[in-house]
Amino acid sequence: MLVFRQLFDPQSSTYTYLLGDRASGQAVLIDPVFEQVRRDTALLSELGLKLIATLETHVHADHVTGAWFMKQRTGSKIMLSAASGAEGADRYLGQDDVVGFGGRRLLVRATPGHTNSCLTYVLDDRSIAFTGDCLMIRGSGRTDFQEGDPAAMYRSIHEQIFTLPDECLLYPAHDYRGLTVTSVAEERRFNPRIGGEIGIGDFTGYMRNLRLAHPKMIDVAVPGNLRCGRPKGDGMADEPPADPSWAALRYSFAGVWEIDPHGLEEHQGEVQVLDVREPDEFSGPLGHINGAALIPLGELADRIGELKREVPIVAVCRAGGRSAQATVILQQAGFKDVANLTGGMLRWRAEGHPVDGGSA
Ligand SMILES: N[C@@H](CCC(=O)N[C@@H](CS)C(=O)NCC(=O)O)C(=O)O
Ligand SMILES: [Fe+2]
Repeated sequence: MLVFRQLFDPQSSTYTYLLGDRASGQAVLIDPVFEQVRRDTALLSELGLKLIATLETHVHADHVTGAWFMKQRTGSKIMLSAASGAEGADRYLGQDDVVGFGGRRLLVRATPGHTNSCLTYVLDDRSIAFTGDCLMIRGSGRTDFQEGDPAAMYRSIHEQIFTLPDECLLYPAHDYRGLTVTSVAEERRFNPRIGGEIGIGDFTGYMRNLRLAHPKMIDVAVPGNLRCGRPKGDGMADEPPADPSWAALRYSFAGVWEIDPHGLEEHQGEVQVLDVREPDEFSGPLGHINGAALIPLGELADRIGELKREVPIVAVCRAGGRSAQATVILQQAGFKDVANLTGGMLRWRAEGHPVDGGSA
């Protein structure tokens, strides 16, 4: 079975694609974004997948790739076009190369035009292709910076993308209107720049008059991507964000820092345990954690002044749901070191940790 997820970075309108082979647990990511590495790592771990490679569709001008950062976290191999001129990749790809993950394969097609390094990745059964910034949904990548070349793009689209089966689904690297997917037949017919009877001269004429503003990040993004997303090491803003160090926490795809019962017991004397259940639950059959402060979730925003800002807080409830929302409220109020007790009192008890009160 194929695991397939389309992920979005709102800052750059970039799509990142996760492809996994359920049987082997191997996965690849196409176009990971530096700022989203924590999110993507969380998803891989929740889906039980091992990242074996990150693939770039090209050297991006609008965001820095997460390739290097992902490699630090997961050991994934960095792959991109040999035509990129980038340093620090593990494998340089070109026309007809094959990238395997478990029992599945992606086939590489060179589709220059937006940049020289543009690749389209076609899934083995030709049901899906990832077109990067070559063919977009009712659009195409621009050709007015990097090695942009409208004639090359026209040929790439006609020879490498429109030759795929009609029903093949196409997923681009960006969409600026929130559209998510298209197909070969649709674009061949309806793409306003290149569909129908539009010829190479019509296309180049269109592309020379797009009149788009330059990407805001281009001066940082291109050099960063030519290092495959490795920070310069000068402490500038492109350093990876540090993980919290006060306990072993896990970041969830839902966006919450989680601590497991064992981790909380280890740090119990050093943190504030905040129980956000109702009073009758606190004194009810599940009992509560020794030293826990009780502030029901509905009262938390008004009573936030009762909590110390300099001591980490672990929020607790029955099953770990309401307390996850408590961490959101605390973070909104400026609390930095906050975590949710995964599974709440139910898991705390099930794993044999001590409780005050409650029934056996
Ligand atoms: N406003 C965006 C620029 C986005 C942009 O230029 N995107 C490129 C891809 S890197 C493109 O080809 N856009 C095609 C289009 O907008 O039609 C930014 O500042 O990052
Ligand atoms: Fe691009």
